[in-house]
Amino acid sequence: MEPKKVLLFGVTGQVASFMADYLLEMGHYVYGVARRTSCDNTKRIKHIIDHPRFKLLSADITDATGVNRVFLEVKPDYCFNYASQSHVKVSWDEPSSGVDSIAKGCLNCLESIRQHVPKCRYFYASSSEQFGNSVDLDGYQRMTTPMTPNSPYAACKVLAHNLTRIYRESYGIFAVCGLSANQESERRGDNFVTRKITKYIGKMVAMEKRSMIAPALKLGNTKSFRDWSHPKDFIKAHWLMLQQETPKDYIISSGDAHSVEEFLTCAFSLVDRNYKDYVVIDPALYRPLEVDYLKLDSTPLRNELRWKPEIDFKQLVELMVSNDIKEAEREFIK
Ligand code: F7E
Repeated sequence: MEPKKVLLFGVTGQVASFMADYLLEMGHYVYGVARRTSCDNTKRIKHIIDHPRFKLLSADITDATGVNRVFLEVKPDYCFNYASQSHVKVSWDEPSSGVDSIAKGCLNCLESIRQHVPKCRYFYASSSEQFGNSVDLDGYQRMTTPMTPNSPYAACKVLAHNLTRIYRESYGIFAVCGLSANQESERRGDNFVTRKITKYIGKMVAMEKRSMIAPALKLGNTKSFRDWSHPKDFIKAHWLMLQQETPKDYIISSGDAHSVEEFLTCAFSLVDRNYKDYVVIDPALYRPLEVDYLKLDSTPLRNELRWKPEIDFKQLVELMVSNDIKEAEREFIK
């Protein structure tokens, strides 16, 4: 395939940073879009910032003027939209920011494509949170499962998901929703539960090595189940979705569910510890409404686009724990 121009919204975030790596490896031109911030937030893309085929552009997805500007400047072949509020609990504290960054942000991209670059193929990052507590009788969520969002975040995601479909069906734009289950990695933000746990383990190991005792790890609801994977697997599916002949939405998942307690057990066992000796439950960390059980069926994607994940749950936990033990040790030596 000849090199393509790819616009990546949210490039400083976890998933987009892995997508940028993947696109550059394949030989494409990557135009990463990020909001200007007063403090440096380019940690996840430091290694590619000077790459000859990478360019960092400044725009805020909530601002239609800026979004139009980047579409007109780049005239991209593909656009992946990973930019928005991403923390579910925070969406109760900052609901308007969710509406702006998730729903209006998606609409701004769709409108720019419709008006200026109608041939650009658009990927929208939908979320498993959109299902809320809807589960099919066999325990899975599918595209046909009713979407009953349980947070302001998820409600905005449903709106953006529907806008993407509506623009596809109304205007013939190649716009697809990749409805992804949880993505966790060594680049995950510190306040998501998996990274909070693995970073704690890293720090606890480094402290115990120096005969210090780590304060307890405070967590909220540890009974919920999530379908966890590494974004390195998912971004390949996202790319494949823009290579289809006709646009179609897909679910991207491991198809496997584990509770937060199982994650804790697995992670702490890697350092021969029992999580119960370290974790305390803090009711302040509970959400006003919880999503109890996510396990998504990605059979259509696996059969039709020949995709399958390579990193399983245990490998994911091992990768994150070993990364965070090394990171914490480096911090202590500094
Ligand atoms: O929570 C529980 C919490 O914040 C997972 C985002 O990427 O995936 C992510 O959303 C579970 C929940 O991720 C703490 O109540 C317990 O049941 O790591 P999380 P999330 O809500 O699943 C979806 C697919 C997205 O689209 C989102 O953008 O863990 N939990 N104790 C905790 N969660 C956090 N954050 N912190 C705790 O202390």
